[in-house]
Amino acid sequence: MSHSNFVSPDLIRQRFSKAMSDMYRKEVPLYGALMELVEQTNRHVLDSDPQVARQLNNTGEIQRLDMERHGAIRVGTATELATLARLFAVMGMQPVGYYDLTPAGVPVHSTAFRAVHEEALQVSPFRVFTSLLRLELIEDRELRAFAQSILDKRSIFTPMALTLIDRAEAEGGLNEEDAEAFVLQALETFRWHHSATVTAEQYRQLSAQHRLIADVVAFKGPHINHLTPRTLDIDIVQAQMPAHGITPKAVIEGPPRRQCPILLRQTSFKALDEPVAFTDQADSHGSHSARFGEIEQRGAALTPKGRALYDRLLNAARDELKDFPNEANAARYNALMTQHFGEFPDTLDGMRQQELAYFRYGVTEKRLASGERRAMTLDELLSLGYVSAQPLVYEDFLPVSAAGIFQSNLGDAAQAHYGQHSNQHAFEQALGRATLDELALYAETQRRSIEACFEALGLNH
Ligand code: OOG
Ligand code: NI
Repeated sequence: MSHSNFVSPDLIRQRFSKAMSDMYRKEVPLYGALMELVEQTNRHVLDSDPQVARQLNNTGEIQRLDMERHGAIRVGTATELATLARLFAVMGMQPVGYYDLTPAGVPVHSTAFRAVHEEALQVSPFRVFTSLLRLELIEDRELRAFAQSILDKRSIFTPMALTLIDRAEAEGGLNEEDAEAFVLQALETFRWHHSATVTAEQYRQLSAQHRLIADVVAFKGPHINHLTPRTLDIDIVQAQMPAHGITPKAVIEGPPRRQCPILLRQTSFKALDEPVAFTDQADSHGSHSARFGEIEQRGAALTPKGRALYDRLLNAARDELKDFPNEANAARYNALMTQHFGEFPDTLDGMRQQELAYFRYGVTEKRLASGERRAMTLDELLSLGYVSAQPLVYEDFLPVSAAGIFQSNLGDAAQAHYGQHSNQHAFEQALGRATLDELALYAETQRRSIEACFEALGLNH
């Protein structure tokens, strides 16, 4: 059988990401407004900061910037999660990382489905933060059994989507016609449904346990709850949101503003109240809020050492604040963050020399003369100008930030305390496979780039 007429999974992902964005823009008009604000801001930054423009050109990120976004969904059962993993695999997306949200009072654990190779990421960096509800954390036994029975009855995939997943697995890919159908069929899983699967009273009971439980259990499927574009300057967007009729959360999650951005900074605005028809109501008399808006700014991926430093400084600032960041203490929180992060080197050279961030190395225009072919280290090649280094962009999420995003959109009433914590093993059993270690992926990309440099220069390594 010929494989030449398969559409590459990367292209399927690129098309799916676009289709998802178009659907969400129709469903949530505020998303369109946010997209425009982000586009304007990015253009402004590229025009006014030649250094940022140059760096994005060098790394190739400029080409993916406009199509870059992440979405988030929440599912209820192991079967749903495992089938999602198969659906995302058709688009070249694998589960990367494990995030436990229970310390923050949210009864889920999560992973991020995304492409893992730098070349695939370049075609489409689309990612989906995917959470599995931990029903075992519902204390009320009757309610837990009720939730389980509702979830067991629903099917969140169209029959055609399931057929196409089977076909892609059996044959090793999808042809043009099937790929097109797959994008449309897969999209159905993430669509918003006005009609709920429970009565108004059942919804109230689920919601009283935790608003997130109602969001997962009371609906036909895992509606996409936000889609987040990537901005080059999140402080500008945060400041301009009110003028566009959008009220952002009190503080930006993640590291403070820096010369050299690291990891991920995020802000969001509140969930919208949407009309919902419960099963005992003829019309959309109820309401539910799940969907919200978010923007992100991405910076350098950190090594384990860099990440440990980030975590230490973040915890120090939060400990000193003695409370969750909120409207009242936002200014003090920002000041504390800036103060503590003074300890984190803020130059690319500093971060590279101290091995705090991952880099991609590339040969420059300067070529070695044949007489110069002695053994040289990477540092020598860098200092002599044969090789240059660009930080690898962080492709993942941050648990403390994700908790802040969940909470700002679920409201304070959503805080709960759970005795049980992290259970990566149970998550992976539900998923049907292991999650990948994101740090190993960055290390691999860095290693591949170093090898390519030595090869291009004709040096042994
Ligand atoms: C996911 C919240 C986390 C992020 O970007 O960290 C998140 C959710 O609300 O389902 O989106
Ligand atoms: Ni998000």
